Amino acid sequence: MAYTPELKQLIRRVEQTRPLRLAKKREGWEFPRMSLTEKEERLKRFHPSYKEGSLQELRVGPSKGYGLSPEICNILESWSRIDPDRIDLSKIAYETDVLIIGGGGAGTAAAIVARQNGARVIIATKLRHGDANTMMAEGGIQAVSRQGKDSPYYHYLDTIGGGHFKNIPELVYTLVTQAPSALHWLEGLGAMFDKHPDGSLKVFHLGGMSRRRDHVAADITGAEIMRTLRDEARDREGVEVLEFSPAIELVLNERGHCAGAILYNLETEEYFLVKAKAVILATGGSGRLHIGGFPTTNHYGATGDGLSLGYRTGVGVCFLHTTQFHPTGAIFPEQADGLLLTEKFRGAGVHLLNIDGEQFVCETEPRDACAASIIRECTQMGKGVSTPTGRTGLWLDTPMIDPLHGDGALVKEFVGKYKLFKRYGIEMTKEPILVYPTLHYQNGGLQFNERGETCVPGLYAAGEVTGGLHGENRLGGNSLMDVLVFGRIAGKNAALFAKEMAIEGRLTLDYVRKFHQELDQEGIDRKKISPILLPDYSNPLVRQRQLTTKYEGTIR
Ligand code: MEZ
Repeated sequence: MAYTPELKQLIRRVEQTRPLRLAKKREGWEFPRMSLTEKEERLKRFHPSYKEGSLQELRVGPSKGYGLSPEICNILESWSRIDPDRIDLSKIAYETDVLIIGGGGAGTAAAIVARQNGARVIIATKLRHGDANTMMAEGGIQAVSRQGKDSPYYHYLDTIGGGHFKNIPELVYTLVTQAPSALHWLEGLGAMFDKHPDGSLKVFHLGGMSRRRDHVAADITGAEIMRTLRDEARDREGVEVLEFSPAIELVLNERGHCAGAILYNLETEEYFLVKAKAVILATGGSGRLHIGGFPTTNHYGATGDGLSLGYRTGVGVCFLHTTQFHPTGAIFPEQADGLLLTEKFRGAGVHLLNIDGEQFVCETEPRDACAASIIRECTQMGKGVSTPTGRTGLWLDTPMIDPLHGDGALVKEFVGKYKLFKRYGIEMTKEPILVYPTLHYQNGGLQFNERGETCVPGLYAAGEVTGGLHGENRLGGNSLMDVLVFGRIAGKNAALFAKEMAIEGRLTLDYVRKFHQELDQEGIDRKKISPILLPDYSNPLVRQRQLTTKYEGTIR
């Protein structure tokens, strides 16, 4: 839907302030940055993760007592979809060296490297191979690629600063020191990043970065990376992919090693067992839990499944007390609700503006501070713009791109979103876009170390399902690098474990029985079941009329 006459009227105010803002921008003027104290104060007052009463204590499991959002608590303190007494663990449908749960960037990078290290690999993925947050990523991947101007030292400091100095140092060290070779590896596999005519990689600035080190493929960087990884993995004999087969429960053996998983065939609704010598959890994030009622940039299957699976086996969780709300999610038109408007816009100089066409925050503040400032502008300051359906947001002044970077720059550099909004009747080169924070990233997750190991022998983890690398707030561009670096590490180490350390033993689901006992003792409602697999967007009125007694959601 194109802008209404009322919104078009308001756009005039943005147009009126644009010439002066562009002139100041060309002179290098930036809106003043917040001090550390101002930032803390702003987060405390306006960021959804810091809101009084937004967290509740986990009642069961290895991280009992940890304060988390109710949505994350719900999936962690919940019952298994299966009754362990009804599963026959002697019926093995598939057997492999390394089972990878998740077919996004981390899982697929892990598969390539595990195979290179001699392991037979199965990737089990809930939807199609590549239906993942990696595919949805737009504005880039961070790595030091410019000799002399940047170094992993600065990448380390920026990442730690962005994470409020809480990140686990060994994980950050591993990320920043391995990022250059991981980028090179990906280019070698055929990923095409944007380059200058002399062949050098283009680099951009994102929030919280002291140097330009963000690499892009227009605004579809994740799709380019996922295409490359998926082609490479599927070209290899010895890598099998089971699509529409989400994991429902991990399987341990009597020695406490992870030894496979129960999967669920979404088409036939059958459960089946994959036995493995090592397992990698790479299930991604949880945006579809809609923490705090926010819309999300995440893909349809992002329901935090790996958190529940790992947690039940005894792997604790960390850094899940904050959630990343990307500052610029679309709020108009209605069908674009929550869609990402990449941070690359702000990195390229685009302003965020209130109803009067005024700036109110430095656009390259880290995401949490920027999102909190937008919420403050719309609530406390009362300077938001209302949509016809009652949403409130602010302007992202996309028509600044061409004057700053040359005619045609927007269409070339932001082709994905340009085409999408054109279909809605909005011409981004002339009209700004209405935005508000949208749920983007699971800052924390399962505890793991720089070797990709969890505390359960044979169980590895990589990517968004893990916690510690990003501290309390991830910097833009660090998640695509996270999936590459830690996917590769997990792939290699899981293959080595399968070859040298895995010990055979009787398969068991006793840990599920034990977890169920804990749930029972706490009186947790038996209707709380996870993994939830897919979000339930069905209409409550329709649900009332669905009279099957067994109905609990979209899938049983
Ligand atoms: O890393 C991200 O989340 C990222 C770069 C997103 C974006 O704004 O494009």
